[in-house]
Amino acid sequence: MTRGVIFDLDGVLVSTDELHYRAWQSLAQQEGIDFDRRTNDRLRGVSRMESLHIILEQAPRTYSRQQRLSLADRKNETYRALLEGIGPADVMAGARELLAALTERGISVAVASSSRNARLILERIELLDRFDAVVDGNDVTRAKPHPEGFLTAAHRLGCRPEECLVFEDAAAGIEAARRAGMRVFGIGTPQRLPGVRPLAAGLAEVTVEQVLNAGEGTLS
Ligand code: B16
Ligand code: MG
Repeated sequence: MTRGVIFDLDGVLVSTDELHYRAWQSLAQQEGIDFDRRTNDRLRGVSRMESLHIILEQAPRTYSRQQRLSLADRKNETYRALLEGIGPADVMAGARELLAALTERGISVAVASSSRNARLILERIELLDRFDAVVDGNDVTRAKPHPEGFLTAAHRLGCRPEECLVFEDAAAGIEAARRAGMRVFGIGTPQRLPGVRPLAAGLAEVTVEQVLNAGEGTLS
């Protein structure tokens, strides 16, 4: 049943979410915008420009299109500087083991991330060559919750959507995977992903049997 497994990147394979938070926080401080972890939770899995749009809801002034692009660039510069500090030790627990077990069973594996920095991150954590396909924010015109990224990943794997299982940590990504007609395994807490089943705190809790046996009736 499961021929392809598609992994979200940030929050599933590597915890770059904290670095996104620090980079946005730095920009918000410079611009005098209120920004906290509650707002940050709304940025999970959504594109850079959509994230900026959410942050600017609290802005004391308005910004032109050109100014918004420049703010997004500034955030990305800070974020990429922070990415210099990550390496193989930052791969989330259980990820390498699950990838190896899936590959051993002949399951194709892909990454579908909203991030335009996904390949750089995968290189830095030394996982890039472990995937049969990588789809990032540069490969799609419509970000999650649009299903384009997951559909592109399935196409590159040579799998039909119903043959794919997605690991996702963000509501936007879960919606995207469901709209793509794929089964979803949530990664996170019930507070953050209410109603998502199955759900695990991290990939270390997921067995290859769960992935292989995940049928239409057991996943939603
Ligand atoms: P960038 P994912 C997403 O990655 C992040 O969760 C989200 O917070 C970020 O805004 C988005 O990538 C875009 O990232 O600014 O690097 O292009 O969870 O889809 O792997
Ligand atoms: Mg994510």
